[in-house]
Amino acid sequence: MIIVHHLNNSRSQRILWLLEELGLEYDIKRYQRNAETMLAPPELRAVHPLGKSPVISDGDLTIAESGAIVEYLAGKYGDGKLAPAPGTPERLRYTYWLHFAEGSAMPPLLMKLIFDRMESGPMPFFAKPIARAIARRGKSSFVQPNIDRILDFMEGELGRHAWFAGAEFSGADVQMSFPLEAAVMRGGLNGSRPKLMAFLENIHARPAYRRALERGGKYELLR
Ligand SMILES: N[C@@H](CCC(=O)N[C@@H](CS)C(=O)NCC(=O)O)C(=O)O
Repeated sequence: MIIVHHLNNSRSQRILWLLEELGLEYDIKRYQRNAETMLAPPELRAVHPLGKSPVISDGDLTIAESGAIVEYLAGKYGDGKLAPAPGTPERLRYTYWLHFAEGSAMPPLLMKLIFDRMESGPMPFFAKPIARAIARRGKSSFVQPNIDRILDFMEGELGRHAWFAGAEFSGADVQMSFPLEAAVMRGGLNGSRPKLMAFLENIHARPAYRRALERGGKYELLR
């Protein structure tokens, strides 16, 4: 039985969704973020040394990194579903977006989260103006321009194909859901990029996405 080590409000939601798309049975082991720090509890480090989610166990195997998990599950259990055939242009795009989600899209979105918290979080009064100035500068000079460029790029790509890898829905779309959902919460993604918004609407309407939400519980991304 596949076990998903599931942290609330996190990237592991998309693994539940992938498993639902594949029609596989799985168990969920739940972990709660610390309400103050938002970090995962230390028990998760007993599963994988980094103590981050998602991690899955499948028999003797423990697999971390959402992209690797998507590739593993679609490759092992997909029977041609959710992963384009090797050697095709679709497969290359599939691989590209699997990496892009965490390698290119998430870093500036994570920086945005950190700078936003630095700007508004509690701090000794004498440090506040300095912290605010650094946060604002970082956001305006580096973070938001990078997010904007990435969003424009993705918007253009979805103008060329219905889904990220091509005409067919694939694991790359599952992987890309998280940065896009995070971009709505904190990256300025809105109706000015209609293809990306339509993508989100389409995935949220999928029965498997809805089933995963029911199994995973409350899913609210951090602002
Ligand atoms: N690149 C990793 C990122 C894993 C990650 O940072 N997960 C977050 C949840 S969205 C986490 O576990 N955060 C809690 C913590 O860092 O303690 C992946 O895609 O699996």
